[in-house]
Amino acid sequence: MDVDVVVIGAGVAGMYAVHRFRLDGLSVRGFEAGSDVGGTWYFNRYPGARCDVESVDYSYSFSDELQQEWDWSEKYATQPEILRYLSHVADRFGLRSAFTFDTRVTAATWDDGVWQIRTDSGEEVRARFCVCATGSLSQPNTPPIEGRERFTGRVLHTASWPHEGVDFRGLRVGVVGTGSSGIQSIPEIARSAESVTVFQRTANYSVPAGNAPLDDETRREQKANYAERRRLSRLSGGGSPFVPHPKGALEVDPEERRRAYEARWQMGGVLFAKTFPDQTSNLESNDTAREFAEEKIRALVKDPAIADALVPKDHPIGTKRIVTDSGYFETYNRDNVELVDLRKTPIREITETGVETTAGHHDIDVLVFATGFDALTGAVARIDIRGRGGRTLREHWNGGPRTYLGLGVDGFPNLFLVTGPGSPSVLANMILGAEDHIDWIADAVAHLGEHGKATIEARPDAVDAWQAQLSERADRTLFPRAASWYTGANIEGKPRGFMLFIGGFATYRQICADVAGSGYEGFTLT
Ligand code: N01
Repeated sequence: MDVDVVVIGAGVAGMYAVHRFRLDGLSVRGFEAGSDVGGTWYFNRYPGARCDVESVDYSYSFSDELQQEWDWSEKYATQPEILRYLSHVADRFGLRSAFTFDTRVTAATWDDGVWQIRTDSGEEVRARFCVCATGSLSQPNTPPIEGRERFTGRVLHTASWPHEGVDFRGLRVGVVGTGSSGIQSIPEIARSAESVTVFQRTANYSVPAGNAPLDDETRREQKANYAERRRLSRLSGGGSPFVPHPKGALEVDPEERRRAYEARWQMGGVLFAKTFPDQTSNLESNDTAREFAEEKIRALVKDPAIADALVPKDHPIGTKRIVTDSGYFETYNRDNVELVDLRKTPIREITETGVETTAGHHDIDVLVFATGFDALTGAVARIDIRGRGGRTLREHWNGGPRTYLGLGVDGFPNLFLVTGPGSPSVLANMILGAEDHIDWIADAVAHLGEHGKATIEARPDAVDAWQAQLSERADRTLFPRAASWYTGANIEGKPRGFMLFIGGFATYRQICADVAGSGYEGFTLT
């Protein structure tokens, strides 16, 4: 055996995994495809990239010294600031030495009680445990649009942005995609480009981020109250210390409802989607939020026809990840920005010089794909993972991902997933979620040692029951009605199904704690 644990990925989760396993006296090797730590925040360097969870919450909680010493400059941190923070954490806890960078894990094979890990540099490592800290939104998706390879201009993807940045001055830019990445980058690109043509397939809901600089007083207050803030976050539905209105949207009169929506809108950020507790479970309640947001969009965009094209019509508000923006809708009031509604005039093909839709040709110098990710399963699926009897994870998940608690997979002993399918994952604070998962895994590994056991493996019946619970909980909400990446709908041929645990962060933590407390019910320990 070479090491106790191999960790795949040096993002938020992989970094904490190295720290925690080392604290527990385990030997760890980590592999990372990028040249440094940071994961998501290493790769997604597009202009305007910013977190949509407050900095004070989107930060590690495992070290109070770290919490107290780090100063966030803004309410919502930019990508460069988050990357600086993660780099600081790597320095402070000596994490880089565990990782081999610029190296992808290509295969992991369970071989007689050992995980045999292979990398694209030809290295082989044997480990007792394999932890996939591979990220939920880390496998970029570039749609196979006819003619893409013929385009002679520059092609960029928001999720693999050049480190040196891009100078758009004097250039005609085409952006495909209006999810979070598109909506954050379009206003920034429009500021310097000669022109921006936005190719929108589906209009999206977006709320002003409400970003602001943090002053010393606010920072002092946040730091003084960190313990309580973390406690409330861990008791909440989404992993940050906010609670919805105590009543349902239809239980209050129209004025109170409007005041509540306006207050959340002014506060800014994703919490607008959770103003009322029944907003994403009751269509009538959802309609009240939808109508409010629609009014806002129409008020921000001068041309009523463009405003109409920007109003989403195909999904209840909040059932696709709600976007937070800084001046997105207003960007369409600029003379150098054009919206192409692909529902009315679909793309025919990409040509040598631009994009041809059914309405005509758009000349373009730079084509930006803001087309998202093969979410939740894409990063693990690209690794050739083989469990008991040589069965591949790809085969095993042919009909969609199947896990127990989002942590274990039957037939794949000692393999752990982190913040992936079957867990609250992207529906909650990803940093606290990653810390919880790693702590749970580390405790399970310690439990094995204390009880003279070597392996832990999810039982098939526990996986079945967990999957049933995921669907049952999702079906009580409006989420399955949206063709979102939560359901695999954004990738052609991907099995459809709501992949996440939607019962809330606190409920999920309690379930995981109860499983551990019961001696790992639903897992076989040998
Ligand atoms: O990706 P997306 P993203 N032709 O999948 C369009 C997180 N994130 O990178 O809706 C034309 O949301 C697609 O259209 P449609 C956050 O959780 C967070 O923007 O499929 N268009 C859609 O408009 C987020 O949800 C932050 O019809 C095509 C867009 O591309 C998640 O990452 C910032 C197309 C993809 O949107 C993913 O966001 C950034 C085609 N063939 C990301 N194929 C913050 O923290 C796809 N599209 C703020």
